Amino acid sequence: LSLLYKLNKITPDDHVEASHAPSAAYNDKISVIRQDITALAVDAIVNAANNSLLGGGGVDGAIHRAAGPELVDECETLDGCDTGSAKITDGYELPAKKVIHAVGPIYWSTKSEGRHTELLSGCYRTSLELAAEHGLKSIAFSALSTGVYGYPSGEASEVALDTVRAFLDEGLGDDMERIIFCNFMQKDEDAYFENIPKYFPPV
Ligand code: AR6
Repeated sequence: LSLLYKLNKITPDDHVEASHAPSAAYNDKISVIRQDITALAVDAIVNAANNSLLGGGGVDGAIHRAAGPELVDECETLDGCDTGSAKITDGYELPAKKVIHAVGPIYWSTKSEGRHTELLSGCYRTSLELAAEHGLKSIAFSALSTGVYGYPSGEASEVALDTVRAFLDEGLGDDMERIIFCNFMQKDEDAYFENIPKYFPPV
């Protein structure tokens, strides 16, 4: 595997009040990058899918195009996926070995039911559990739900960071070497760099 990481250089910032304790062990596992996720040669990339798992626009379309038609063939065998959960397939023509297809919540409709946070968190949690079950050591998340599903970037990044931190705190990610937040838009990358010091404070 070859991959140029733009490492997350966490710097002390007096204006950020950390909500979690510092941990050197975690900070070197976390990266934030901005690029096309289909180019990443990692163990798994996480797709922002829909309930059908049969493809769509945005990052889902890009992943299906890059993986080739065998991906949708495997997806057809999966019987869809609930919102807030995820399923795993092979990566086919992608440089990534596996694709984890997570179904994020549509922001406004789930917010009106007060379920948006729990559902988005469930996507990150299930994806990490699948990666651990399959012995995967590197995982790159797209910014789930922040495109057509309308989840605000700042809130979404906090849910993602909080869920990853909790997973690591439970000792479930000890074998995981790299967890990457792969953004496409500047607004999403900005949200990560703003919020990451709260969840992965400088040591
Ligand atoms: N690499 C990385 N990130 C990307 C890429 C890419 N090539 N292309 C877009 N993004 P979206 P959602 C970012 O809309 O909001 C689909 O039709 C994008 O900037 O792809 O979860 C599905 O089939 C944004 O930050 O997914 C569903 O129907 C993030 O990916 C629906 O869209 C997610 O944006 C899911 O909506």
